[in-house]
Amino acid sequence: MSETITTATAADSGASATERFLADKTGGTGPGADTTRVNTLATEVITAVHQVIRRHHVSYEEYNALKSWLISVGQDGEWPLFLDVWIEHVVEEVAHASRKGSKGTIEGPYYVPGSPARPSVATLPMRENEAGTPLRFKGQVTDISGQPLAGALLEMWQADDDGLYAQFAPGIPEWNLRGSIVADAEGRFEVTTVQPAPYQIPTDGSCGKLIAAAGWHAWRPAHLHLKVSAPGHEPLTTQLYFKGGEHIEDDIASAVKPELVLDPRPAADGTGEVTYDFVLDPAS
Ligand code: MBD
Ligand code: FE
Repeated sequence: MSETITTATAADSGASATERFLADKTGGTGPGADTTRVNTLATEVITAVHQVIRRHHVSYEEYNALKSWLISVGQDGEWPLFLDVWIEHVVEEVAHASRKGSKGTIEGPYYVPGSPARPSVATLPMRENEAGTPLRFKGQVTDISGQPLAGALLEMWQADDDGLYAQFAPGIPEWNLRGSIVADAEGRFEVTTVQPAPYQIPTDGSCGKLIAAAGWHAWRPAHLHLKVSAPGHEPLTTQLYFKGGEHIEDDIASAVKPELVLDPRPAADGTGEVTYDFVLDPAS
């Protein structure tokens, strides 16, 4: 785990995350809600800011510091990072409050659709001598009545041992530690990867400046990202963490849930082995 490598790439990863979001997540149609809804939400957000200013007697100096910081977040391309770290977890909580199947959590800024397809028993695309303890992760995908979901798709993505994501940091093969595993006829899968390291969000951009100015830390616990999907079912976006890992209790992105913590056991050859099953809700 190297802290210096992560800090060298904030501008690249911010710009890439912004491009990625604009490519995948916006239809170019602007706000999708009606006037009443926009009026309600925008008015309440603005009013909440007014209340903070009054309560804390915010000065012109502070107002101008905020203004220049907000400008720099956009210039750095760090709005996806800022929003996914400090806001998305509450959106996810509200969106999925009545889910019956597996718990999910935030997507974060580094998902890329269309990763290479792999069979149900597979190794994630990785470099020769990819750093990190090997991890074998297996399980089954079912519906909420326990019926296997044949051919369910598990899209996985994770940072490498230096905390860097392929396509968001330079010098990493395009699909490194990213893959789309197709479960077998019983919904089963067995994926070999490497155990991820704790992840520090870029410290040299605007989000890093906020973290330093507020005396916070920049860490997320080590995590695997997954999107699990099957026809006729709600796709599940989740992350899995590691028991006893650093920052499990103080994730900067507030995205850890007790149901999402793995406890791999070392096999004879040192590979961590763990089973985790996914339960998908019916499509709504
Ligand atoms: C990540 O890797 C991540 O998962 C989130 C949520 C935010 C920043 C970086
Ligand atoms: Fe992540």
